[in-house]
Amino acid sequence: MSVAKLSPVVRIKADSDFLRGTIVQGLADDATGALADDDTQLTKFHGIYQQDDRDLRLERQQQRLEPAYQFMVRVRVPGGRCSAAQWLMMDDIVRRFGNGSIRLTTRQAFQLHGVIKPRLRPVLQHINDELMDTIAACGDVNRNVMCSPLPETSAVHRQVFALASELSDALTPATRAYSQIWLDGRKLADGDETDEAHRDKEPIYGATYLPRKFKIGFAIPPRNDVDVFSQDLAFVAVIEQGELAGFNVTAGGGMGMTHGDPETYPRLADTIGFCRPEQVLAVATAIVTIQRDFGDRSDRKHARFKYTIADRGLDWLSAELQQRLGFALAEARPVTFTHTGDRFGWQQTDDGLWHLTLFVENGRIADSEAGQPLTGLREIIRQIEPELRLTPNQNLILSEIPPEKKAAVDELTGRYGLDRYRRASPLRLNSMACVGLPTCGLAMAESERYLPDFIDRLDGLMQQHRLEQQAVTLRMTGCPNGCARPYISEIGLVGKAPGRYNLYVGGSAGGQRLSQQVLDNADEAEILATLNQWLAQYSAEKNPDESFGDFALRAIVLQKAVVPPENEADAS
Ligand code: SRM
Ligand code: SF4
Repeated sequence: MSVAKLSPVVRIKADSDFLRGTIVQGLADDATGALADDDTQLTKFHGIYQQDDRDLRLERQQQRLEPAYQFMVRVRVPGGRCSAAQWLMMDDIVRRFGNGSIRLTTRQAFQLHGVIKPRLRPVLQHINDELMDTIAACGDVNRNVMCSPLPETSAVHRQVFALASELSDALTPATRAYSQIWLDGRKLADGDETDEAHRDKEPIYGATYLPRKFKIGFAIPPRNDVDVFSQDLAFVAVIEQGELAGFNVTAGGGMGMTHGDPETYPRLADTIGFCRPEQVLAVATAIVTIQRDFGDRSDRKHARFKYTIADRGLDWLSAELQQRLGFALAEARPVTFTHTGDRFGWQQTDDGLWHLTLFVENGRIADSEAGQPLTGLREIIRQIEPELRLTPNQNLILSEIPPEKKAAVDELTGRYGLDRYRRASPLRLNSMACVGLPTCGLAMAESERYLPDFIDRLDGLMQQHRLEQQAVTLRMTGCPNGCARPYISEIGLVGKAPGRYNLYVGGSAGGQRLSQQVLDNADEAEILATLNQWLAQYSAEKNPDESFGDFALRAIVLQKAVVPPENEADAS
C-alpha cells in the first residue's frame, strides 16, 4: 500500500515517537483547556479522550468562549476485578478531580468524566499509586480484556481469570511514553523503565500500532455475559468433568456501523477452533499480529478485524494462523450459552464465599437528591472490604464475602438504597445504555439520560400485557457505534437524531444472533406504539418458554422477510 493511501491517523502514530507527540507541551499550555488535534488521537492510547460538555456548547459559543473542554479518563480493570483500596481511590478521585460520578462501562472498566487538563496528571498518578493504569484503555491496541466475573465454579474462574490477566499484560503496549508523560518518569506499576532491551520498542504492535481498536473476551458458559460474538477475539471456556479442558476460539465480531453506509455493519464472530489453556497466549498474539499485518490502514471505517476476516475468509485466517503458530487449532467442542445478563442478588461459590450482584442503572454511580449510592458504596467497601467485580452489563458485584459478613452487607445495601435489584423489573435489570450526551462527541441522541424514563413507559406496557416478570434484553445507544452492543439484544434502540431512534428486534437471549432493524428514525410515540402491538401479540401467541427475541424473529422479522438466514452464530 502506498504511503499516500494511509489514513491520517497512521501518520500521527508513526510521527509520535511511540505515542508522545507534543502532549507534554500541550499540558503546559494554559492558554487553552484543549490539546493539539494530533495529540488528542495519541492520548486515546493513554486512556484519555478530549471532550467538551455538549450541554454548554451553544451558551459558550454565544459568549465567544472556547468549548468547555474536559477529559474522560478510562481505567483498565482486566477481567473487571479490583480491590477495595482501588475502589476507594476511584471514589476519591471522582470527588476531587472528576464530576462526582463513577461510570462502570460495558467492558468492565471505570470511566471518570469531567477532568480538566491541569488535573490529568494528578489523576493518573493517583490511579498508578493503587497499581492501576489507563494505558491501552482506548486507542488502536488491545483494550481491556473481559472475563465473565462470576462463574459458579471458583477454581475454573480463577484459572480463566488468570489467563485473561496474563493476556492483558502480554498485550499492553511497551512504550515508556505513558510513564514519562503522566507519572513524571516514575515506573509504571509493574513495568521496568531501566531495561534498555524493552525501551521504546513495540515487539507486538510496531511503531504504528494496530489499524484499529482490538477487543478480547473470555466467557464461561452457560453465561455469555461478555458477548463473545461481539469481540474481535474471544475464548469460550470448555469445562469437562469439572475441569478446564481449553477454549473454543471465536474471531471477527464487532458492532460498529455508520448510518446509511452499507459497507459498515455489525458482525458476529465465527468459531474457528479449540485450543488448550497453555496455547491461549500464542493464539491471541498470532491473531493480533495477523490483524496488525493485514488490517486496512487506509480507511478507518474498514479497519476492524471483522472486515479483514470478511474480506479474506476463514480459510485464509486458519492458514495464516497455523503458519504463525506452527500448529492448527483443534476442532471446536460443544458449548451452550443461555443468557447474556447478570444474575442479581446473592450467590455462593464452591469455596463457601458469597457474592452480591447489585444493579447499577446504566453503570452510573453518583450521589444526588434522589439517593447516595456513591457514598453508600464507599461506606460498605470501607467496612466490609470486599473484592469488587465489574460486570460486562455495567453492574457491580461485592465479591468474596465470608458468610459472617452477609447480614451487615444486606443492612447497608438496604440503608443506602443499593438493593434496587430486589425491586426493579426484569426488563430494567436486563437493560444497558451507552454514555451518550452530554460527554460523548459522537452522540446523535440521548441514551444514558433517557433510557430510565423510556423503561418506565415500557414497563407499563409490559404490565398491561402481563409480561412484567419477563426478562427481555433492552439496549440503547446514542449513535450506531454500538457501545452498549444493541445489535445483539432482544430490543435495540440506536440513536439517529435528537429524540429519534432506529428500532431493532429479534436478537437471542444468549447473544448468538444479530437483531434486525424494523423501524427507522422513529420517535418515542411510534416506538412504543409498535412495541405495544408486538408485546400484545407475544403475550397471546408465544410458545411456552419462548423469549421475546425468538418470538420477534419468528413472528415479526421473518414475516417481514428482512433477516438473512446466516445471522446466527454457534460457539461450538
Ligand atoms: Fe465505545 C467510541 C464509550 C464500549 C464501539 N465509545 C466511543 C467513545 C470513546 C466516543 C469517541 O470516540 O469519542 C465513547 C465515550 C463516551 C463517553 O463520553 O464516555 C465510547 N464505549 C463506550 C463505553 C463507555 C460505553 C458504556 O456506556 O459503557 C464503553 C467503554 C468500554 C471500555 O471500557 O473499554 C464502550 N464501544 C464499546 C463497545 C462494546 C464492547 O466493546 O463490548 C463497542 C462495540 C463493540 C465494537 O467495538 O465493535 C464500542 N465505541 C465504539 C465505536 C465503533 C467502533 C467501530 O468498529 O466502528 C466507537 C467509535 C470509533 O471507534 O470510531 C466508540
Ligand atoms: Fe457515544 Fe455512540 Fe458510543 Fe453511545 S454508542 S457512547 S453515542 S459513540
